[in-house]
Amino acid sequence: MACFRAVALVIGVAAMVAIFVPSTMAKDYVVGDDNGWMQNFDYQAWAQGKQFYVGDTLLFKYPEGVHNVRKVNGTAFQQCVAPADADSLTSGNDIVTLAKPGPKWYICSKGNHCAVGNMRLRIDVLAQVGSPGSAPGMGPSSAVPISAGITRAGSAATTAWIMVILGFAIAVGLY
Ligand SMILES: [Cu+2]
Repeated sequence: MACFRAVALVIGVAAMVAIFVPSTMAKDYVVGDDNGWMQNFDYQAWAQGKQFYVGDTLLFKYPEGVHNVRKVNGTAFQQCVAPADADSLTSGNDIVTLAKPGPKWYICSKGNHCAVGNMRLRIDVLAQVGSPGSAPGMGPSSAVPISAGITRAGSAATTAWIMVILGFAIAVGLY
């Protein structure tokens, strides 16, 4: 009896975990991976093949004071000159949340780190999967239509709840 109850509790707990862990999660990218945010690194090559979605985050890592991160427009990106009012991040552990879809440009405005050191990153942020703004023809793992995602998450949650109810029913019913 005690063994059945233990099993039922395990099922119940596992089911609750399944309910509360989201099926899709935003990704957190460390820009440049282990290289961080530095000169003479090819950030376009780093970004290539990655799909950035609204809700994902970028982490720019560098020694504080050595570099910075300025969010600029396409013109400033090309010219490597950040307007005075461009967002400036300087902590060395700068997290940028990708809030809107579209192209995003980031440069380091210290010295000639951008123009000579190539410290610049351009990415295209995609709308959440399934919305009209997202591009077709993406990889099968990331391009699941949002309706399919909801259905899948919904049925998983339903299954999980049934398991919770069954689990506790068994636990209670046996005593
Ligand atoms: Cu720099």
